[in-house]
Amino acid sequence: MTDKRSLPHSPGPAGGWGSLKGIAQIFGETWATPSVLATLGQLNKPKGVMCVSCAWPKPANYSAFEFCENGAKATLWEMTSARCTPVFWAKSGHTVTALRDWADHDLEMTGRLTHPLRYDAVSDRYLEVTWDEAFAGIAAALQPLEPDQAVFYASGHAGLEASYLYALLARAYGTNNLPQSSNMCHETTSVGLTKVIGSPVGTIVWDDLEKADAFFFFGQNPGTNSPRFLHPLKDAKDRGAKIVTFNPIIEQGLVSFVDPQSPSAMLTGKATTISDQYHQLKAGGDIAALLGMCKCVVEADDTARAAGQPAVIDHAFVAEHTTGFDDFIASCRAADWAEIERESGLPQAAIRDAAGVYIAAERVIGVYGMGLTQHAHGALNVAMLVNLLMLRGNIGKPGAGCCPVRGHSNVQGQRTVGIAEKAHLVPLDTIDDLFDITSPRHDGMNIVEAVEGLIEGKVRAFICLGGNLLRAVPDQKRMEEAWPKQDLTVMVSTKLNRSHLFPGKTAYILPCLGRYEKDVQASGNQSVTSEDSFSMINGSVGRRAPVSDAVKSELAIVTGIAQATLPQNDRLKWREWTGNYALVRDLIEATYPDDFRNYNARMFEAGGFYRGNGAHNRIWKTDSGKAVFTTPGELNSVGFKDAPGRYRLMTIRSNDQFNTTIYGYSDRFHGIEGTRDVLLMNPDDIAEAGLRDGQSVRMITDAEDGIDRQLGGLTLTAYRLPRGTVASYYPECNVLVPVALHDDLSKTPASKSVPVRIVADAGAA
Ligand SMILES: Nc1nc2c(c(=O)[nH]1)N[C@H]1C(S)=C(S)[C@@H](COP(=O)(O)OP(=O)(O)OC[C@H]3O[C@@H](n4cnc5c(=O)[nH]c(N)nc54)[C@H](O)[C@@H]3O)O[C@H]1N2
Ligand SMILES: Nc1nc2c(c(=O)[nH]1)N[C@H]1C(S)=C(S)[C@@H](COP(=O)(O)OP(=O)(O)OC[C@H]3O[C@@H](n4cnc5c(=O)[nH]c(N)nc54)[C@H](O)[C@@H]3O)O[C@H]1N2
Ligand SMILES: [Mo]
Repeated sequence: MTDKRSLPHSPGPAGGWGSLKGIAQIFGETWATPSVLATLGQLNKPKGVMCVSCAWPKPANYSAFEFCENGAKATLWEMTSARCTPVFWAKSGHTVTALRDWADHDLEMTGRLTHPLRYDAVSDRYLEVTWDEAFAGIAAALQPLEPDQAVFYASGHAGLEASYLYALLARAYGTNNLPQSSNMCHETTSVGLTKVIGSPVGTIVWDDLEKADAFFFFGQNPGTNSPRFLHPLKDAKDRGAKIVTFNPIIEQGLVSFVDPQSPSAMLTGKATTISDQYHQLKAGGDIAALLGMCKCVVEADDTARAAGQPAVIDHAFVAEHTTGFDDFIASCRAADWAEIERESGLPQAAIRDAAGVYIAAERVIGVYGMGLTQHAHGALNVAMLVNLLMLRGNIGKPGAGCCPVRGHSNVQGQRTVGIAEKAHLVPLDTIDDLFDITSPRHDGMNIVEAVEGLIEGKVRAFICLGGNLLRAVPDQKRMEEAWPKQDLTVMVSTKLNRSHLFPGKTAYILPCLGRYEKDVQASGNQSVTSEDSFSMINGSVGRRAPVSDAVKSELAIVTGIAQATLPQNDRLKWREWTGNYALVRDLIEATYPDDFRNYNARMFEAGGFYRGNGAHNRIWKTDSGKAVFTTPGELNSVGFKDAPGRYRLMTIRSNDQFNTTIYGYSDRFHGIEGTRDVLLMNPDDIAEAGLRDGQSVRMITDAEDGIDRQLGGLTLTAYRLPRGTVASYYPECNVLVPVALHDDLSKTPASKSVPVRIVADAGAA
């Protein structure tokens, strides 16, 4: 239950005036120019621009401003008037090596990249090149390699059209090395959810939000990471729905919310309370908490049936649709409350309260994010949430289901159209027939394997369609040492970031258009599509003038590389496709006819068109054809044993960042201002460790693999966290995350439970 001691940091509600102030603080008072407001006004509406920030769905009944604080920040950040032109590199002190000392924030503040650049080792700077030279240089570096020595990464930004062609480029070149940011994120969902319900994605649609009686949040933070979610949550509260949250940190957006789109709420400051119950469990404590809740459901079912009352468990659903029930129920009955309490960090009474809400609700949605996926037993976390939902038939009925909240705006869609390292997920026979190529049939590398391959020297070339991989991956320091040894590094980017500062022997930065910019090709201004967290496909049209004449669209960059690198093949019509993206949508429809029927005709439907999902209709595409109850083999999701002085580190996001893009240093929802170099820790833990609030400390990874991983210069900050759980910001903490510490099933790095020791900082970081 919520710790009642006074909070050292007490922020105001999410949304409200704070969100407008947050925007003004970063972009100055002059940000709200008519042209900027026009672009923001087009966000997430039919024939408008689909937000470049997160993948939260777009309602069909949209409001005048269908964007949030973070969508506005992400859009404005890219619409900056600052430009990082080739002149930047000519300035004194701007060598690649010197720029490594710059903060992430300052690198991106240099503005939008305007010209293709090639690294020059002699001057240690990037120099302007022509596109033809860049494409020829990339081809010359790729052609001599074994195809599996090259990796084609994507970060979840690029639209479906560019993504489909990117995957085609990799396969025509000869590799399935197509890892994506979801390998560090919701791969646990793709693999774990598929195993238990046969669907790699969430099962709910917008209507379900309006029908649910209760929402259970496990490790997802809508206030910061998907703020538009707060509107349907507020509506749900207004009609009496209940919200129960499990999270080690108090997240302000899950406490209260003032709707910035409601004039009366803004004037009166009237906040809606979001969570009816807030349970601050230990990091990694969800398996035990969920098992405890399931135990309560089983008990309630026994009691009801003994008294001749209606059953609590949906036995008809269980019998018709599931396997593994008997074993799972036996494990619930056998589970010991003392162990559940110890492993979850929650008292039995709290878990019983949560179970009470669950049992009283007819329709329940289970929402989750990185708090479940980024653990050593993350897939088991997901399976446990599914267990809870299935006990009362809460999957595949209106108002109920499983809601993993995705990150990047098109991260889910890129997987749908073939950016996948697992060969069996892609219709390779169809692709080979369509294009007269021979795609490899063996699996490619995911991110963990690619990092290991880099460290071992097996990976010789990396192409990155977006992202800032060197900053986002585990074992960052080892990666920074290994990365420049490659023959080729290519980054398709909008802004300068740390990954650019570790160039391979041949290295290019290729600047691309943003989604709200005009993309004029042979057949006119092009539109692109993306897929949101509810599997809805939406078209998007850019209307602003491009940042420079010398930038290209992501699609044109992909086809430029393809044309230069691959042998002539009449079926690979790169030039024609670049001229008209509708032709690429036809190819996507030909490859995935069930998902993309009448694609070009439907892409601007309000709210998007639904790609469909078997589990939503209780069709289970699992090995057994049924949904699977999973008997937990572990009671926590952590990949190490507790020991004295060993803490569980969660790497967290501030309200002022989008992944590795740091907008500023005001994390008002966590009450941390002016710095990101903090370590949050329970006051009793601080005292017991002989440390003191405000002191400078160093974290040391407590892994027994002989590798030294440290991060110093952190201000120790007393914070309302459960004992044994500490928190500090991502990506700064990525030096501490061992690449070998990942979800056992999906290999998603365990960034929410890293074993660390904490010592007073002797000197500089
Ligand atoms: N503004 C903004 N928006 C974003 C992003 C961003 O960086 N900034 N990133 C985007 C991306 S790519 C993604 S994937 C999503 C990420 O969005 P989320 O899934 O919300 O990710 P996080 O904030 O990393 O973690 C979510 C919550 O998990 C909690 N948590 C940590 N460990 C545990 C645990 O063991 N159990 C439980 N129950 N909770 C735990 C944390 O306290 C945190 O509140 O957001 C997307 N949207
Ligand atoms: N410790 C720890 N590590 C984590 C996480 C964590 O919670 N903790 N979270 C993980 C998660 S969920 C994710 S998704 C990854 C994120 O990993 P990435 O996706 O690799 O990183 P981003 O920070 O989203 O990438 C930012 C860069 O993308 C480029 N960019 C922005 N917009 C565009 C565009 O439209 N097109 C192109 N081509 N480029 C663009 C810009 O140059 C910008 O610098 O990090 C993961 N790493
Ligand atoms: Mo993500």
